[in-house]
Amino acid sequence: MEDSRGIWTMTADVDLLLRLAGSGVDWLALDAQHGALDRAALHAAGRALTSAHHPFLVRVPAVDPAWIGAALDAGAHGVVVPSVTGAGDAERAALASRYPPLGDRSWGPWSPMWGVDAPDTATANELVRCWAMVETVGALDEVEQIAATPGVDGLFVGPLDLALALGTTVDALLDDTTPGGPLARVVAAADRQGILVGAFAGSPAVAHRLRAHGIGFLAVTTDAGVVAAGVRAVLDELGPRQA
Ligand code: 3PY
Ligand code: MG
Repeated sequence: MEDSRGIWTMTADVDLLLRLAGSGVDWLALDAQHGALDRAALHAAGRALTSAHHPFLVRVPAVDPAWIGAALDAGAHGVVVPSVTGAGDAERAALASRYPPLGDRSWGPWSPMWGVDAPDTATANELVRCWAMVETVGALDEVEQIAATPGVDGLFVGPLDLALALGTTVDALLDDTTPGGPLARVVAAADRQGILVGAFAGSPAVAHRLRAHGIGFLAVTTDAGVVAAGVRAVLDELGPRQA
């Protein structure tokens, strides 16, 4: 099982992103679906993180080739594609992630604008990671075909939406260790194809529970989570308020 630890970020603040990226995690995942990241913020964040050699992924807003291309043009090492509803969506995401002949990504990396050479197309195709999110009933139903889709490099579980879609709770989803259970099915599909499997955890406690399922590529916390935890730790260290 991969042991890779990331932070999920909603902020568009470049200074905070740089600080988080330099704090010992393996990667950041910048959230353009539910976070504050628009195209302008993506440009600023991409320039800063690329210049600082910090790996980052972008969770794009939808199965959207334009956003997938922009995220990769900004220097993202990979894209996390949400709301995939089946193998057709996974194929569209995979094609958008790679240049011809493997896909239909258009040439236009942004790094030359800030003086950094872009990798050639073969190298970019080799390095990029396209993660298909499994968080809908359709994606779970077709998870074996999604895992087998050329150019899909990993399955990324969204426990919050998957639980919603299945009419259950995140706790019940994580507690389900039956062999045919949703998480076991995702892990088995990834393992069969030799691709990665990751998930949004959001906290170390949930990360431990996901690891027990064999999912090790994890967003273990969030930007808001670490800021709040940091403030709590400081106040705890200070002790009770003086009368
Ligand atoms: C989910 O859990 O549904 C996610 O998309 C994580 O942000
Ligand atoms: Mg989701």
